[in-house]
Amino acid sequence: MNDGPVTVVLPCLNEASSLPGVLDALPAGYEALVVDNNSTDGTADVARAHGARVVAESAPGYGAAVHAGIVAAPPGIVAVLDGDGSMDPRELPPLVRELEAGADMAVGRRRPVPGLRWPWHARLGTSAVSWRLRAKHGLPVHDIAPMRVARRDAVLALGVTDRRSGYPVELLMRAAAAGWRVVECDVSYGPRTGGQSKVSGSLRGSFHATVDFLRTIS
Ligand SMILES: Nc1nc2c(ncn2[C@@H]2O[C@H](COP(=O)(O)OP(=O)(O)O)[C@@H](O)[C@H]2O)c(=O)[nH]1
Ligand SMILES: [Mg+2]
Repeated sequence: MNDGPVTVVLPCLNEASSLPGVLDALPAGYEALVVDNNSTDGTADVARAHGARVVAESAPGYGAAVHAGIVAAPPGIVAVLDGDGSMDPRELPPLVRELEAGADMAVGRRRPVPGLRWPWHARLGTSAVSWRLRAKHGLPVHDIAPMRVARRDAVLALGVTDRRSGYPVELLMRAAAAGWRVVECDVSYGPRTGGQSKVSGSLRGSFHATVDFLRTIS
């Protein structure tokens, strides 16, 4: 099936230092769509200078940015990836192939590269939530879809409402409820290549994210 170019949605809050490396690593046929959430470090200019289309989203939150990007994407396959350099866009094509082979959504499972500092509170939150997703929703996942690939119109039709950190968890639950075939693939997870963590790097960020997740999932 020929789905045309893959749109890569990158939610970004002050990722000017990491974005160039991410954008330069996009494989041929993958088009970057950076969603800028009121960044103050020139993220939008850096993104444009490296060939990305940029849309602005004034509502704060990871989910708000991802949703705005998917709305702005053309029909076809959309991928969602962080803009912090922790995941490699060169690992997107195997996920896209899963979709072309019949999956409704392909999601990454982060496998730390040697030397990554992955805080215990972030790992704990992730394993608790993934356990629930397996046990209660029958999803074959061990992570919370940090990187994912699906078809734009189908994702929008699921009607995900969370606009904060709970977005990927709600997406997985709605996908399960809709009978989607979800496939999880290993992806490497390294340190962010610049800038600062907004979520899991602090105890406070992890706590809020886990509360968002558990509220979503209960
Ligand atoms: N647009 C937007 N992006 C966000 C927001 N919060 C986090 N992000 C982006 O989401 C991705 C993951 O956030 P990050 O700070 O790396 O979280 P961590 O990996 O848990 O430390 C990064 O690309 C961030 O720039 C937000 O409120 N708005
Ligand atoms: Mg990160």
